[in-house]
Amino acid sequence: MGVLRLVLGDQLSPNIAALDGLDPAHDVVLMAEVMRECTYVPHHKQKLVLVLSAMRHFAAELRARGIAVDYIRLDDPDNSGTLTDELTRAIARHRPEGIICTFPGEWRVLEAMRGWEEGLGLPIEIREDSRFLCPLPRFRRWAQGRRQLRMEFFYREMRHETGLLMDPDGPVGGQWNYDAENRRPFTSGLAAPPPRRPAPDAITQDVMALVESRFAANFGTLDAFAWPVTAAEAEAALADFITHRLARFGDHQDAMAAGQPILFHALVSTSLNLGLLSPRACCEAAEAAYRAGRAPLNAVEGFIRQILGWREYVRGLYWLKMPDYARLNALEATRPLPWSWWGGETRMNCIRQVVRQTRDLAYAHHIQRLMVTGNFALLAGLDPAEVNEWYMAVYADAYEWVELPNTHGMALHADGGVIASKPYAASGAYINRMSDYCRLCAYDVKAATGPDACPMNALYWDFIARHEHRFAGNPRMAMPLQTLRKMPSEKRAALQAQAAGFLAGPEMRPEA
Ligand code: FAD
Ligand code: DLZ
Ligand code: SF4
Repeated sequence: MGVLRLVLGDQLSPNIAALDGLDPAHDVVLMAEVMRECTYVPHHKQKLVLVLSAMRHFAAELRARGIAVDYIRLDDPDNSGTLTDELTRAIARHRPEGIICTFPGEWRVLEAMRGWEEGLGLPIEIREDSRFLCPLPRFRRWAQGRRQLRMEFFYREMRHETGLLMDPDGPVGGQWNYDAENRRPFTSGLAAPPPRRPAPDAITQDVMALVESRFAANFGTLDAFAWPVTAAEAEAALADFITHRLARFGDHQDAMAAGQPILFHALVSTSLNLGLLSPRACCEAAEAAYRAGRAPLNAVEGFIRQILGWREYVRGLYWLKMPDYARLNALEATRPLPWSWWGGETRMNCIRQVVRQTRDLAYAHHIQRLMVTGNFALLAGLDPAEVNEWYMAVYADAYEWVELPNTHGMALHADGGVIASKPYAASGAYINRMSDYCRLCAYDVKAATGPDACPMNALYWDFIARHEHRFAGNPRMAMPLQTLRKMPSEKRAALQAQAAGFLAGPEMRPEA
């Protein structure tokens, strides 16, 4: 035969580099469902169903185009359980001249790939993943020699290079960034049209049964499973967002509302990360809506910035900084995850809301991830390794290249400021301004000490006090440090005692 072309579970794009130049008469595509990928973190049930069902749909689409696909199912009795061993078995079956694969999304998989040539005794070609708007060598060039790697400057270069949302004389509207118009506080009555989401078809239902039988103990429920598993479904979901939610995406990007997990967000990350949608197509659809007068600039620029800016930037950073990045723990945080994060009882309504919707949907939007669970983890000093594993496990869109910089860097400041020039630390007042969670909470957001005081308040001041010396030279931390220093010592001691009491209390029980 010709060449064996490996396609991984998050490489489900017809234009994936490994398929370039495929000779249908001689080449075979290998796709394998393996236990190692299904268990390297305890994935949410919906994430497992999503990836395996999308893989099966993609294999069927390739076959319909006349391409030979050797597809190994998880319940195949001879399944060896790892990608390396499935490659070994496939080589014995097909006797290929060589193997072609695409650069993966995680360091641990790249390490395995790099060992294949020697281990399998065949030439291996690892091709650049061309689905991103910024190739990795381009990102490295941008980063070289810079003291600070700020997203905003990277984003401007990407706007220039791609021409997205650009006029001949500069950025559309004259401004690069409309973030200041994207932070409207929560207003009562805020309601978004419910997204149109695809119902599970027969293939997905089969996978659901498989996952329920093999991964019964994993976190999450399948009842509300409605993720796109094909490119056609993903395109329909994008069109639904552009038509019904994009126009208000900007204004309410940072808002959170009980019972409204999605609000005006796009729900495209799972499709983008699997390869069912392209980042350029998402950005172009949003720009077209702006140019047709169907969405305002703050919404469209905000959406494009997330994809062209943040998404490309975190990927570049991940590959620039790994593998040492994952081991950083600049704030020396060591506390285990509380049981409430796996569904255990908590009186904190913000945590309860976010964990419940995560259990039911495998989804939380950015501010919920950053400013509710992320902020709590930062303030309480939760161990970054445990927090990273949780985010990797519970969200349907989680792959290390995107999860790690966001969690480790942006939320936990464990990288000491590579991504964010200051920690995203906030007291209960922020959550109260941006959501209706506090109104329905057993704790009092206005109180910082006492049995019913909002834990975020004392934890916030305890965090600032714990890291007072580290942040002393950071101008962006000057305000809270000044407030702390002016604080009467009895008040400071009371806040620290309140935080210590909470951290030693029942809410922080480690096991689920
Ligand atoms: P929208 O809010 O509608 O945004 C549109 C798209 O922009 C997203 O689909 C996504 O592709 C991109 N985007 C937005 N923000 C970011 C960002 N900070 N980094 C990268 N891309 C971004 N995103 C993931 O795809 N996988 C993850 O594992 C992941 N983990 C995260 C962990 C933490 C602690 C935080 C704070 C953020 C994380 N994000 C992750 C980023 C962001 O929260 C999700 O991309 C977003 O919530 C997905 O929902 P959406 O498609 O409705 O996004
Ligand atoms: C996430 C995932 C899961 C759950 N299962 C598989 C699988 O069985 N086979 C496969 O090829 N890929 C799977 N994936 C996606 C991989 O984990 C992903 O390709 C790597 O993490 C690199 O991003
Ligand atoms: Fe969360 Fe505090 Fe608000 Fe309760 S009062 S929802 S704990 S921020």
